[in-house]
Amino acid sequence: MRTQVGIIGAGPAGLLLSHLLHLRGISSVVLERRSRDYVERRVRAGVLEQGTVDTLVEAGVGERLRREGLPHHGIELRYEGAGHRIPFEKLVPGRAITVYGQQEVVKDLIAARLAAGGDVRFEVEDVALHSLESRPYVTFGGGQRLDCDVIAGCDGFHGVSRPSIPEGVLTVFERDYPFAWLGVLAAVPPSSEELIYCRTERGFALHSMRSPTVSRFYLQVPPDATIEEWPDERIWAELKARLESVPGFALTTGVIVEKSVTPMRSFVAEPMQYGRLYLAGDAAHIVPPTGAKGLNLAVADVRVLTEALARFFEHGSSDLLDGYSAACLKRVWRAQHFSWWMTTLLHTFEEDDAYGRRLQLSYLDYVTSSEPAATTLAENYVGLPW
Ligand code: RFL
Ligand code: PHB
Repeated sequence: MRTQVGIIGAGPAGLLLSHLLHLRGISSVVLERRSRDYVERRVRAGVLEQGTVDTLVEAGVGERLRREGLPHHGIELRYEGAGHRIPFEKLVPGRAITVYGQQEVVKDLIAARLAAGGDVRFEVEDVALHSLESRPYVTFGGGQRLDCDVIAGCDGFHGVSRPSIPEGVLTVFERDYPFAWLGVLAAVPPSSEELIYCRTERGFALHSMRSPTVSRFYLQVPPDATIEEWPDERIWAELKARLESVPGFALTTGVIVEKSVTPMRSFVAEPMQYGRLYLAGDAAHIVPPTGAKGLNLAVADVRVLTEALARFFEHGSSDLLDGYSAACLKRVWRAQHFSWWMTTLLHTFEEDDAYGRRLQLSYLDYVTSSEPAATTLAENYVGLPW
C-alpha cells in the first residue's frame, strides 16, 4: 500500500489532519489501535477555543458543533467563600470559548472522513515505524506495509511514534504534579451557567458541562487515587463540600454515567520532528487540563503541519516542513506556561506551607480585581490568535 501521509492515531489530531489534507488534495491513511466505538466514546476535553471552532467550521465539520456547542463568555473563579467572574466579552471583546465534547468532535471528523471515502482503519495492531530518515514506511497487523512520503505521529502520549525517534535526538522537558483529577460525567443539568474553577482547602474542583442535561465535574485527588475509592456518594459529597462554598449555591446531584482518574503532567519533547516523521498533539506535548489547552494545541499543530505539507506536495519545497517544530513550539510553550500557572494557582499542594497558600490567595485576589491581570487570564484562556 502507498499513500502520501501515513497518520498514526485517530484522535482529534490525526483525524483533523487527514480531513484537512483531503481538502488540499493530499492522500492519507489513518491507522488507529482502538475500535471506532472506543474512540467515539472516550470522554475527555470540552472547551474549544474560538480558533478551533473556526478551523472546524471552515473545514466543513462544524455544522453540529454550531448547533449543539454552548458558547461561553466568561468563567468563574471561586475561592475563600466568594465567586468572581472573568468576563471575556469585556476583557477580550469578540472572543469566546465553546463547550462541546471532544468525542463529539471525533465523531464529526470520522463521519466526514468516511463520507469522503477516507481510509481510516481501526483496531490496527502492532504499528511500527521504519526508515524515518528517507522513504519511510509503517508496518502493522501481521505483515501489512504502508509506504508513505511522510509519517504524522498523532498517537498521543503513549503512542509508538515518539519512541521511534532514535535516542539522543529529543530533549524532554517535564513536570509531574503531586495530584490527579477524578473526572465525572453526570446526567444532571448544570448547576451553573458558566464553568466554575474552585479552589478550596480540600483541593480543587471544576464544574463544567456538556449540554443542558449533562454536567462534567473534576476533583483534585491524590496521584494514586483509584475509581474504587470513589463511589458515587463520596463524589457528590466531596463536590458539594468544595463547590457549595458560596452562599446560595446548591449543586444538583443525580446519576453518574462515567468516571476516570487522569494524572496531571506537563511535558514537551523537542524538536517535534525527525527525518520524515512529524509529531502533532499529545504525541509531542502534554499540559495539565486546568487551562483547557490540550485539544486546542493539537488543532494548532495540525494547522501548521497541513500548510507545510501542502507546500511540500504542491511545490516540492520542504522549507515549511523544516521549520514545523519551531513554528509550533512558540504556541506550545505559551500554553505550557498558562496551564502550569492555572494549575499552581488553583490546586492545594500537600507540601505547601502557609506562605505558599498566602501567595496563591494573593494572586487570585490580583487576577479577580485588576483588569490587566484578568485580561492576561482571559486572552490565554480563549486562545491567542493563530
Ligand atoms: P489522543 O486524543 O490521545 O489520540 C491519540 C490516538 O492515537 C491512538 N494510538 C495508537 N494508534 C495506533 N497505534 C498505536 N500504537 C497507538 N497508540 C495510540 C490512540 O488510541 C488515540 O486514539 O491525542 P491527540 O489527537 O493529540 O488529541 C489530544 C487531546 O486528546 C488532549 O490533548 C485533550 O483531551 C486534553 N484535554 C483537554 N484539552 C482541551 O483543549 N480542553 C479541555 O477542556 C481538555 N480537558 C483533556 C481534558 C484531557 C483529559 N484527559 C483525560 C487526559 C480533560 C481531561 C480529563
Ligand atoms: C471539560 O469540560 O472537560 C473541561 C473544562 C475545562 C477544563 C478542563 C476540562 O479546564
